[in-house]
Amino acid sequence: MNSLPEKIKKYRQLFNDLASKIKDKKDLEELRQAFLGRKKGYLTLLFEELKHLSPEEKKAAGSILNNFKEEVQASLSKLEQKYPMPRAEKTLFDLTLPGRKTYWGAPHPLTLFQRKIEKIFISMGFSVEEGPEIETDYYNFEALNFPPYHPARDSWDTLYINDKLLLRTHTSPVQIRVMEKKKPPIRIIIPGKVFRRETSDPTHLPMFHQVEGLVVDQGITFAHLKGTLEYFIKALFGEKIKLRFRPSFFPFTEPSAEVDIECIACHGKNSQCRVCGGTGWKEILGAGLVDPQVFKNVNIDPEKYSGWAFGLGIDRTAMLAYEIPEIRYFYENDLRFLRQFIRR
Ligand code: 2NL
Repeated sequence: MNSLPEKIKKYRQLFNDLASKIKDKKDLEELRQAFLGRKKGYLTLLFEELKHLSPEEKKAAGSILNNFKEEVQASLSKLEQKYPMPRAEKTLFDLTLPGRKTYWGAPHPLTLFQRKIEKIFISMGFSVEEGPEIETDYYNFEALNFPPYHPARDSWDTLYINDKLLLRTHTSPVQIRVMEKKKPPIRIIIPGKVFRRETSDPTHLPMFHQVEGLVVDQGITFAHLKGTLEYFIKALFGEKIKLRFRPSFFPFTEPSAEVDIECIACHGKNSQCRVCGGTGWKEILGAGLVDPQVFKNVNIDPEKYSGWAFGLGIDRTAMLAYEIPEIRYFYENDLRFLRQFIRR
């Protein structure tokens, strides 16, 4: 029987012979399997034979065998540059690639935008409150200074469940509920779904999202309202955004104001702008000092306390921030739209 070093010599000849005849990558792969194959490769079998040798023989033969293995590997990788494996076959076995993740969904863009708003107010010491979407006429209207049959109700028309219950038209009723239970100082925001009798179009839906805020304490003035809202808008739209306050009217605040921001689509430079209609401004929220009558309704003494409040449409503000022309995109569940907002 041949000694191991003799066998190695024979296999080296065989390898060199076969390697010189390689024509394509299929031949190359066969050669690799023949010599380096894990179970029946010649090298694997030769290494197994080491087991039967004495320690001295093993040392000598082992060294020759290792040299041979290195030669084979070097030769094969040289040949591989000549006959490269196709990319796909290579990457198929790339164990360093990360695994495939199952798509488990993501928060809705409006949820993300709402959280952004909440974070800004939380940083100023506000807390976030919630309340029922089905309300009584008292909490939705009367406590907020809308007498029955008053024409001011017209622009807040809603869907009635029965004579007493309705879908809330704003989140203000939650603020009434908080003021009934808690003594000032109060600093809260209330995000949530609100409902109005609307026919749907690119900027209206009968359900949308609102966030309202309320501050009540001794010595609160219009300056607190202006300073806080200016800080909020700059945190949301960036330090450079221009804003303006315009006088307005709401039944539950006096005086009242509306806040516009500069049009972020045209910056007032396009008289045909689709977003602002050429005015250069977009209304983003309404606000005011809480009407003394509202305080009386919740047993807070308007001689001792004052406060300010605001209301903002989350959907409409997100449309402005991301230049989305259609409020209905938020509710159509088209993943091509929704996936644009996923944050990794
Ligand atoms: C708007 C205007 C506003 C309020 C909401 C409020 C709540 C209470 C008392 C006084 Cl309990 N005011 N909320 C005040 C001013 C404006 O919303 O245009 N919303 C989209």
